Amino acid sequence: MAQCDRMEDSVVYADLHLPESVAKTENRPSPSGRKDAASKDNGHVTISCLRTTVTTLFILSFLLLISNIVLIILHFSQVKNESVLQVKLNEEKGKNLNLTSNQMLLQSQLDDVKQNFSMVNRKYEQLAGNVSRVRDEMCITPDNGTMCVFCPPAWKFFKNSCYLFSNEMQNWNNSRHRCLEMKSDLVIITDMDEMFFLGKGGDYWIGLTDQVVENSFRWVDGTSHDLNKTQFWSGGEPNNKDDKDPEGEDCVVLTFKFNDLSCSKENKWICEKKPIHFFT
Ligand SMILES: [Ca+2]
Ligand SMILES: [Ca+2]
Repeated sequence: MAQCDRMEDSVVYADLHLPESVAKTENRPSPSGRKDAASKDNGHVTISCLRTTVTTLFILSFLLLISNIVLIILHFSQVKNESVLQVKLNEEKGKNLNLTSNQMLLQSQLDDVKQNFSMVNRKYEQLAGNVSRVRDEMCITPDNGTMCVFCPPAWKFFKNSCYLFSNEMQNWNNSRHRCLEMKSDLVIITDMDEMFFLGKGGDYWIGLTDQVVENSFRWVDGTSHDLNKTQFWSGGEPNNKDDKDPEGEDCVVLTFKFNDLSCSKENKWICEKKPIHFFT
């Protein structure tokens, strides 16, 4: 380049337009061969410098082009990566929304389960209380465990028997038949406690009759009733007296105590059967 600088100085100096007198002075007789040789040298240097400059500019332009291409590739690559990341971010946001929705649904279901569990637990406690009360009332404790008794619904338990008070009215035979249909029979009263428990007013047929032999009262299981036990009978009973029935009075009702009536009369009745026993 220093050479190209010197060449430029030479070119400028050669292009000067000096006055003719001066030019003549300058063109004083001198060896003409030296001047032509210098001009030729300056021309070669100029072309060489131009080639160098063009080549340098070309290389710089090429490098600049490559740099731009690389920058463009990097830019698009970055844009592509950002786009992929944005898609993944949107997918994660969608998944997060689904998870939030599922979490809310599960929380709601969990609350329902807790509420149901609480309700079931309350019912269990009520049932446990009922079972405990029934055990206290109906279970005895023999040596080999706790034995309980059970009467069907509507039947009342007293002293190892179940009793059913009817709501309808029938004659004595039909009343007994109704008890037999329920695998029971008309009640047999064997002691005063039982009579006082059952005698609550109103006439109820019981399983005592003298239809076979007058004045020989027998229970429905065939056992006899001792008429000397007068404490069971109302005053003046049994009197076998019914003006409308020539058969007299051969069937017994319990009011508060015993009384014989015509078997064809319709009254309510009391059935009796043994309870179910079970061990716990
Ligand atoms: Ca009689
Ligand atoms: Ca009577």
